[in-house]
Amino acid sequence: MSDRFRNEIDYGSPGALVLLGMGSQSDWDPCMRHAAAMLDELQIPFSARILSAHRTPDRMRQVAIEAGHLGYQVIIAGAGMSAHLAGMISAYSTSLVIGVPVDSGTLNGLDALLSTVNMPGGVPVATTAIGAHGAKNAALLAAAALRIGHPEIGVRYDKWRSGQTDIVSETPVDVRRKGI
Ligand code: RP5
Repeated sequence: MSDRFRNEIDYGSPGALVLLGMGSQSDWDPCMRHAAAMLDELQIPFSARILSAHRTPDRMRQVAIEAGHLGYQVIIAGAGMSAHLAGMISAYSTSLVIGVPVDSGTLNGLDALLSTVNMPGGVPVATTAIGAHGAKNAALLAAAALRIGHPEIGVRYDKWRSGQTDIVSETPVDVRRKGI
């Protein structure tokens, strides 16, 4: 992952198709940078912003309302603790919202998972696993959605998935050598 995002969470790529929102700068390193890295690898342009449902509710609302007009087709929203970011963005936007429960706070993301996943009918949030794996999968889900209008993204996504399969060894694990 390039360092350009490390201290620059108000990052914007020209023609961004995905908005990567997160509740805090502290969500970046352990979790949300994995979504950014995957989007980068698949060459999907994105913008990244800190949008807190609790600390910056006006900014979050404004961005969510404008998201469709700004060309974002997918919004990935990562937050920890009492995570209301993805749900509140979905309340204001009809774009596809993918929620990532961040593994922060004393409950390590279980609270964020329940807050993100348990949306009332009518306000959809597609929720991933907790933490870095969820963030990575959020980017892959974005690719799967974007391929409909962007076949080149579909080609890169298929190639990435095949590559993942190809590197898994067919050799059975020698359990004695692994010291089990
Ligand atoms: C949430 O509270 C954020 O998404 C973050 O996961 C958590 C802690 O935020 P900081 O106190 O580290 O800024 O809103």
